[in-house]
Amino acid sequence: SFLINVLNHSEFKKGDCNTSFIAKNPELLDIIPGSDQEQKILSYLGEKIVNETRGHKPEFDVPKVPEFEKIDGLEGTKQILDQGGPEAVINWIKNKEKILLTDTTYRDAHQSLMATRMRTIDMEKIAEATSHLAKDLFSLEMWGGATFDVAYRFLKESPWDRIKRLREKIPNILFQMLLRGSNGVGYKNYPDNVIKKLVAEAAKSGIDVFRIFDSLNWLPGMEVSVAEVIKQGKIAEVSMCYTGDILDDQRDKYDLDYYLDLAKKIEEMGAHILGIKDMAGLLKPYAAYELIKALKAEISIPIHLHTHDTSGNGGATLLMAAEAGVDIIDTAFNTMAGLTSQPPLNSIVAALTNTYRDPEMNLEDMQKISNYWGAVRPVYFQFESELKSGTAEIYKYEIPGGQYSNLKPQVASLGLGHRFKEFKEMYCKVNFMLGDIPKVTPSSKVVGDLAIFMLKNDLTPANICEKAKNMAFPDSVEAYFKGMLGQPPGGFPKELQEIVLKGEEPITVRPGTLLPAYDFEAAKTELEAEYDFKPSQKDLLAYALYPKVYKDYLAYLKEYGDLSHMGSDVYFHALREGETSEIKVEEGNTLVIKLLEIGKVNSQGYRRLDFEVNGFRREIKVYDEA
Ligand code: 3PY
Ligand code: ZN
Repeated sequence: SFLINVLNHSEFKKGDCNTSFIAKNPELLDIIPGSDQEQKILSYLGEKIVNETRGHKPEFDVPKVPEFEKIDGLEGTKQILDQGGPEAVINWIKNKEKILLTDTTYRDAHQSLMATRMRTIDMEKIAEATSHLAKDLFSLEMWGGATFDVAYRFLKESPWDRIKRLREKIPNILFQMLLRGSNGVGYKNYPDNVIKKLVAEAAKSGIDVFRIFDSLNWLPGMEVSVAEVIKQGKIAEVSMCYTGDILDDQRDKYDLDYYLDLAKKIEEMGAHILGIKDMAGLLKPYAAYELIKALKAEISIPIHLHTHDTSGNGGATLLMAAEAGVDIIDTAFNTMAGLTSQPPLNSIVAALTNTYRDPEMNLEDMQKISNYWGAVRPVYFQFESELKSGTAEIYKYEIPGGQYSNLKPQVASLGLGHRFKEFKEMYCKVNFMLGDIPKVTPSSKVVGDLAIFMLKNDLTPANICEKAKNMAFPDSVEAYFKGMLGQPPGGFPKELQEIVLKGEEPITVRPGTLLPAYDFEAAKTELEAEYDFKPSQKDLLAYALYPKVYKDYLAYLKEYGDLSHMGSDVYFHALREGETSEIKVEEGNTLVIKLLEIGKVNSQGYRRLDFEVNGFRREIKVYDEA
């Protein structure tokens, strides 16, 4: 094992070592060097094999990274920003007749199709090819939304590391993130100093475009983030969330004037770009035309349209928006598009080629990237939703794409899986009980939580005020009615508010003005003492935003090590008997691991697994929970 350690050392591999090699690298002589890491990986695999996959693993194709010709001094939108600031980017956008595209594959597409589970390594492999083959993209949405939380919580990898690794490979395209205003990348209001630090750190790490929204379209909820983005010299894409239907006279709460008024105020706030955030895919094609045409007459900043394809009408919506003069549209590479995700990039490019809005992207090149994602996707099949076709019912349910793929498992985990249809009906009713609100994280979570609460307690809109008088409501519902997510359009429904708050007074000011500043110094001291490491500002932010999730992540790292370089087929499905896999531990260090045999369970309930690691036989025992 000492020998293997030496052989695997990056300097040794490069031939960079003479007789002082061992003296310079004394850690190689530590007690059976390398065995700790090896042990951690084996116990990770063992746990998965014995208690999850039981050795069953589907066959997966190896995703093929396309070839491309390297360009020296590759340039794109990123250079326009870095050289001329946001104003240069805005002028550049305004002087174009062609439509500009954002690819959301790295963020919303997988958030909406596979519960946000895409790992950094799968993004990293195609990153350099993307930087060249798709160099004319306006931006890559690759951070924020649910990705921050899910990276730590489920993937056990650092979202900060993701920006760094992708930035190294993609120096030329703007990186875009989704920021939930005062809710940051979380589900509740955070103190102002946390939001400011989050923006500053993200900007420093390589985020260029901040798509900021407030889940109730309450403008004060975005003030702090917008100011900080502008201060950092980055692009503030301030968004309005689209709900209702401007074509429907019955939904007059959210009519055209509502959006025009909001857009003008957003321009006045100093936004560089207006975002239209159609998180559930409710903006119908003719409504898109009407909305964009009217906005173009009212405001002068560029317009960026985000929609979802849940109804199957998403492509038509983008084309009508293109015709009405929208500047930038969100799409995802075809194999990661459609349904609850964004409309398909390749198809939109094809539709607009040879028109006056021609995006001027090479379709064959786009196909190569799409093919790569098509081969990556099956590894994540267990996270996909049951939706197999576009559904017009989304216009009734108004469930955001990013929430949809999470709801089914969430509802099922509460023992209500067989009542999913009923749940969706309830979601719709709850929206009106709350006053008909925009539904997007975290307001969409309030609606989802209350719908589940109602189903579980046999409540209806008609009996809730009587029957739930003495019940404690879910935390998110209490926070909503207290005003902790801001103020909804048209105010709160008073009767229900009183039932939920039970005498407590709601607030009407910006919650951030009441929250004490987060004590980063105290957090630092605490983490240092407990985990024996020097947390960076990024680590402290993770802790401030998600204290429990972050501590669990640290504990996990301690137990299994950093597995972010492990291939996703192995990470999710481990190995089948007889399979050999090269498992990258870190740059320049790979273990060749073969699963020889899944053995029998002994009298204490432990199952024996035989492996071969870099040619050496290894045996571990794992407790079998079955
Ligand atoms: C998020 O906030 O994560 C969203 O994607 C909202 O649509
Ligand atoms: Zn979205």
